[in-house]
Amino acid sequence: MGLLKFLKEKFTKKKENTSEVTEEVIEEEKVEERYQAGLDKSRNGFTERLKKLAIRTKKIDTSYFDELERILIEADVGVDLSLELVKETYDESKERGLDNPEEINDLLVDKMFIGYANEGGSFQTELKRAQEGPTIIFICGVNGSGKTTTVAKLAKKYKDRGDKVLLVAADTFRAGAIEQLEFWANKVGVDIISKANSDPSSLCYDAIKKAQNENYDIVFIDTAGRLQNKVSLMDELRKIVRVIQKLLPSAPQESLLVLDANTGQNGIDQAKIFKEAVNLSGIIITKMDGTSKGGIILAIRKELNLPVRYIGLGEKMEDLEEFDLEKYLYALLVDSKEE
Ligand SMILES: Nc1nc2c(ncn2[C@@H]2O[C@H](COP(=O)(O)OP(=O)(O)OP(=O)(O)O)[C@@H](O)[C@H]2O)c(=O)[nH]1
Ligand SMILES: [Mg+2]
Repeated sequence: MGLLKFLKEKFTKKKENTSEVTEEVIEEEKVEERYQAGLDKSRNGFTERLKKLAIRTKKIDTSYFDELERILIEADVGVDLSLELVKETYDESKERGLDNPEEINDLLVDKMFIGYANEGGSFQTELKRAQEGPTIIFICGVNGSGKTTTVAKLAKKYKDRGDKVLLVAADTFRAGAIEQLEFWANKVGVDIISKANSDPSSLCYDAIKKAQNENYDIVFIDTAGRLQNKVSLMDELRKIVRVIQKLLPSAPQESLLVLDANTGQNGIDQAKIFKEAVNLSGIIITKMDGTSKGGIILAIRKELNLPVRYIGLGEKMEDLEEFDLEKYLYALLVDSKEE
């Protein structure tokens, strides 16, 4: 069975089988709706293009596969992976004698995401927690990628679950950075530690002491996106992690890189530099709602070998979701007009 058909059955069956409208069911539907809305542009940029190509194709020849390559590359799947996927699709469709463009498209989609699922291993969504004492979550990424907004969104999620949350304004370099995080801390109703022009690693040291003494459950560290140059930024991030580990050897429990979905291959190259500097445990992909290039999820898996943990689907506080491959695929592939 094709992947889309499988997902359609799964999602519609789930709805038919749930007779009781509990809060959980309503929340789950809201999450699905946010995925659908956030992936609107990607759906148009990818699924609609595949469909249009199938409709206007009379006969399958090599130019059909060239066009598939173009669609994948333009959806930011990455050049190598795009060529690989189309070659596999070409070979299998020859072997099976497929000449129907829709069937070929389905085969391509299956290959794209079954590969992802196989490489992905476990799909851990919840943040890892410390066995005792505060959990430390380290957030990094280039300037403007969405770190501060994401820290605020995560703070809200964890506060709503009953955790005592502390934010650390470790971007002590950029004018306005502290005020921005203070604004969010106030709005969400969580505590913040900051000190203008201080050394970020000594601020983090103070933050952890405070978290231990005052029994905070979870600490989010918002770091700088830009310093004088890339080397000093990476040195600073490394130093923060070293200092954290002096107090808490098993921290940070998570080091997450925030990546703007619009940055494409460039973003992936940047991510490699961060990955070398700090031991990343996953990626948070932001601004998915603003791009038609949803294929970046695949390129991340292929080139960085890191799981996407959260996905930013809009600017509002609730527009951050734990990454769920099936919801993502369903939102990307489903024909909204069929619904
Ligand atoms: N549409 C949309 N906008 C987002 C999302 N996440 C963040 N943004 C916007 O991206 C812009 C930059 O976000 P920040 O959180 O300030 O980015 P930053 O990484 O902290 O930036 P620096 O502190 O300068 O390094 C803001 O206008 C956010 O509202 C998202 O998922 N969707
Ligand atoms: Mg910031």
